[in-house]
Amino acid sequence: MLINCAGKTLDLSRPVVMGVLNVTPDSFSDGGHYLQMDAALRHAEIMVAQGAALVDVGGESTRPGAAPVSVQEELDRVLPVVERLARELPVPISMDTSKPELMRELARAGAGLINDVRALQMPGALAAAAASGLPVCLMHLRGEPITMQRGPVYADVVAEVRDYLAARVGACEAAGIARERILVDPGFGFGKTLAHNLHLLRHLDRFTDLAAGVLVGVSRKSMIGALLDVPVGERLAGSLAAATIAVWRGARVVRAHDVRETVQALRICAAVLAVD
Ligand code: 8Y4
Repeated sequence: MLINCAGKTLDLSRPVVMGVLNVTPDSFSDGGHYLQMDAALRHAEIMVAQGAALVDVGGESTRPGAAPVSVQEELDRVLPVVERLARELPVPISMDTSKPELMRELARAGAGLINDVRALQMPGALAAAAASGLPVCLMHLRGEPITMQRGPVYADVVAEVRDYLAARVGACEAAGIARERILVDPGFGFGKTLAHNLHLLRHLDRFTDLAAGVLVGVSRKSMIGALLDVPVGERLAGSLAAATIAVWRGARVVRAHDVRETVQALRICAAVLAVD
C-alpha cells in the first residue's frame, strides 16, 4: 500500500488526490518564464496545503483535437518546473508524458511517478520507464488525442479496456516494473462516448485486481458537462459526484483540479468505507 516515488512515499491505504498542474501555453498566458514558474510553484503549494498527495505536471495538451508537441518544447516547459517542485514540495511530482526523453530527464530532475496516457507504448518508453525506477500509471486511450473522439466503437468497453490494461501491466512486468509499482486508469474521455465512460465508472471495480491501484481522472471533463449541460467552470459538483462513485467502486487516486473539495469528498468515502 506504500509506493516509493523517488524517495517520497505515496500511501494508498486511503484514497488520495492527485492535483493537476498545467504548464501548457494555453493555460498560462505569456508572462515570461519567471512568472510561469512563480505561478506554477504557488499553485502547486496551494494544492499541497489543500491535501494533494501528488502533483501531476504536464506540458503536452492531451485535450481532444490537441496538436502534438515536440520533445524540446515539452522539455523546456516542464523540466524547470519539475526540478523546482521536486526540490521544494513534500509530495511526489508526477510527470504527465509519453516521451522516453522526458521520462529520462524528468526522473533525473526528481520526478516521482510517470503518468502516461499512452501506457508506455511509444517506442523506447517502456525501457525508459523501467530504467528510471519510478512507479507508473498506465492509462487506456483509444486512438490518439487528435482522432480519439471520432466515433469510438467497443463491443464491450469494460472488457476491452480491462484486457488492454492487463496486457500493458504484463508488458511492464516483463520489462522489470513490479505490479506493486503500477497504477491503472481506464482513461475517462480518451476515445470514449458518454455511455462508455458511464459503463467504465459503474464497473470500475473490474480494474482493481490488475495492479497496485486504480487512478481516475474525471475532473471537469466533458462527460460531466454532457450530463449537466454546464460549461467547464461549473462542473465542480458533478466532478465530486463522479470522484465519489469512482472511490466507492475502488479507485485509490483521483486526478483533480479542485483539490480542497475533492479531498473532502474522499474523506467522506474513506470514513464510510472504513466501517463494516
Ligand atoms: C476539462 C478539464 C476538459 C480537463 C478536459 C480535461 C487524465 C490524465 C488527463 C486521466 C490520467 C483532461 C493527463 C485531460 N486526463 N492522466 N491526463 N488520467 N492518468 N481534460 O484521466 O484533464 S488530461
